[in-house]
Amino acid sequence: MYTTSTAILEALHEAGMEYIFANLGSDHSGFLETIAAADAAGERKRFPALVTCPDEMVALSAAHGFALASGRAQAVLVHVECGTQQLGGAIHNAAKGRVPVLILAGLSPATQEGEARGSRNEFIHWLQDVFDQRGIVRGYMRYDNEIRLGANAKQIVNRALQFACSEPQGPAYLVAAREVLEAEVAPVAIDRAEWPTIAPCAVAPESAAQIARLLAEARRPLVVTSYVGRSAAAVAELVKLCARLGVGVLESVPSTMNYPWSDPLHQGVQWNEKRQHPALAEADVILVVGSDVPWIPQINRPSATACIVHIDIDPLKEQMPLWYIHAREIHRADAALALRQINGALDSMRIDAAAVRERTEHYGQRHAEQLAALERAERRPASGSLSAEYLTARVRAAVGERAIVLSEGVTNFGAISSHIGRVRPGTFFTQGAGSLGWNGGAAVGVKLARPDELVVALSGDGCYLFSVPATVHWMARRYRTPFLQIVYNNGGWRAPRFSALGVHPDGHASRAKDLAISFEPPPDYAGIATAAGGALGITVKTADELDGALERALNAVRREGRAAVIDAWLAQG
Ligand SMILES: Cc1ncc(C[n+]2csc(CCOP(=O)(O)OP(=O)(O)O)c2C)c(N)n1
Ligand SMILES: [Mg+2]
Repeated sequence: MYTTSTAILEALHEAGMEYIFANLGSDHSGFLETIAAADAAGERKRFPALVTCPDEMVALSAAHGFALASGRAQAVLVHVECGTQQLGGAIHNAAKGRVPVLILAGLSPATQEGEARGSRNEFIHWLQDVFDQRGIVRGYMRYDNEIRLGANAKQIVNRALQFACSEPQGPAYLVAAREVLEAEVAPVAIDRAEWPTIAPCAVAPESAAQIARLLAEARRPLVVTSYVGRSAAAVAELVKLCARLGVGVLESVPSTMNYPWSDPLHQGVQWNEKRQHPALAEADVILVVGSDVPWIPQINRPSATACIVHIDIDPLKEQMPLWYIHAREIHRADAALALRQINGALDSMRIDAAAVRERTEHYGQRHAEQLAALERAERRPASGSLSAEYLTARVRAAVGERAIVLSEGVTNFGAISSHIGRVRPGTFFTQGAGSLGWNGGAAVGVKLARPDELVVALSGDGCYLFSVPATVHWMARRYRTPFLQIVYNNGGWRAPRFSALGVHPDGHASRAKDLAISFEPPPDYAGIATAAGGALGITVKTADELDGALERALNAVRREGRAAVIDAWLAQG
């Protein structure tokens, strides 16, 4: 039997997908029958394997992590409108983070008297029939559509994947009624070679030369980036460009590893800190490449005379109602390609070696001062308690440079990004967005994609609870995706207090004892993971206990193949 469900599963397999992150329901009878039939015939490999995800937000976060770590689009299967709603904030993360995922959902059956196979036979089919299921997620999708016929289901799947995988990447959403998914159709063969994604955009050749000249002739040229590291090739081109010209690099709210932190041209990381960054203030030519928020102008801004050039795959930020950075030039281009073009233009340009030396020394001096400040901040606190900086520095030393680190540290975002010290492209990710609870599911997805690498999730305590940890750790055991998770336990949500004080620095909130942000009495975070997935759980309350805990945790992950959660109690403040 070849049904629309068969065609869809075949299309996903042909697109190179090994897994479907699934949370199943009555709409999926066609998929389950097809997969079971293939299993019975010894043809399990004909289709991607279903990964059982007991929560949809975790499913989409795992697909998100897998896509980040592999560079390949992933599929998520959810149950009608309820499962779609339960994807929750993970939809925001996939959309804002520009992650290629295809989300499939059934629609409630369209008939009720047995007119076609799949017609309504459960009470819930009446309640799950809504007027605009696609409308739930439309504001976040690159594409959404309904598969109305099996005959062109494969074409629709491939069209959705073209949108998801072409830049700017993002999620796509497809629905189909149960009768459509159950309908027998003639097998459809398509040639995947005829469904490419859009080739990367370049900047105009004369613009590449112009940007090269601007940077070469500037007194203090600076690159500001957040996600140029989506591409390892872009990182390599950026390193080359900056070294040739003596250009500094400032990372603004980085969501990938963009530039080796140990390179003397690296000028640090800016998050929400209330400080003007000196490199940004001094720069006369600023190349913003791959950033959604290069600075927060109320706090930290370039000089009014700086010449700003903007290169991005999505330079208009088409999904953001308010967005501008006073750029004098804007280019829609792939970062790796554009940077390669600029490097190419430099080959035939006379470069003032003395100026390059002066700039390199200037930035090198700043870098050394910054490193010294980081070293001071990450010293073991005299009190014997844990600071976020000390904790992150010890994690850095313990996990090594190959480990893939996921960060959802919230008010410790700055401390984590500054002290985690990544040097290799592809070894650091955040969700690149703002809906919390991503890190656990993402860690499972990353580990599934890269089973040979150590995966480390750094999470706020609030984010840990948002992440549905029981589901995450059950999946980690079930799918043999052990990872190390560190909970930055600061007793609850610190961010809302920061936000309130940011607007009302001397108001009542600054003096209030109870802002409804504390998690008192504290949950046993490590115990949750142990109960759900047999993870090694360790609670660390002092600096002295930390190194031993990290050693035991890494041993569990690497040698015993089980996840480990360290609940690290930070000094309050
Ligand atoms: C899904 C979701 N709900 C609520 C928020 C608002 N919010 C931003 S930060 C934060 C607290 C996070 O707590 P935790 O992970 O402990 O980090 P901390 O603030 O303590 O650094 C909340 C609730 C959000 N961003 N996403
Ligand atoms: Mg917290």
